[in-house]
Amino acid sequence: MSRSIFALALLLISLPLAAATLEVNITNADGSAVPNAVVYAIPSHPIPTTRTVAAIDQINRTFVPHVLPVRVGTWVEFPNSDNVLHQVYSLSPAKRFQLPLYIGKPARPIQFDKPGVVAIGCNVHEQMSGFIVVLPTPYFGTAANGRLTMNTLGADDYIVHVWYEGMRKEPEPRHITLAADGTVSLAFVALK
Ligand SMILES: [Cu+2]
Repeated sequence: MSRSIFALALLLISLPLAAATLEVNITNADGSAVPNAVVYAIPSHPIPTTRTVAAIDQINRTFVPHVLPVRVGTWVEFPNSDNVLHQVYSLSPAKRFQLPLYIGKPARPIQFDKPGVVAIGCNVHEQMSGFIVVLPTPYFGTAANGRLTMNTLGADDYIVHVWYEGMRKEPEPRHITLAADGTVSLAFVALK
């Protein structure tokens, strides 16, 4: 290999792979960040499902994370890391359930098989609250400080939605076209 070809090969190896990027910013009307906002992108082409397991822990009488986005069909485990008993339940139409009282890891995860927002609570501790946001897409994330960058998307057309705690009316979803190495930036204003 000649020196110049070797140098070119090194250059190509060191270049980052081009990836489609979606940047989303979600703020309140006053410009402050919306905490724990879920951003999800529905592709125009179907994506095969795989068996997925996620978890919401119970730590210091708090659900961690407070908001868990999952794809429809995901199994969720509810470990209890506290040394007090918790009893997780939901009365939401997308998934009504009640777990037994336990400490540690429960025997079986719960499958979330319908899209929708599942508000969860604890029968023992009234102040415990959390949300499982069940989504019809594998492309989602939580914007911790009102910002989220997603770079697992392929080139496609997408409809981008947001959800956040206390949402009365969803901000208008956006239709976007993402090129394989393109970047799209969106800004949403939360309506409360
Ligand atoms: Cu509890």
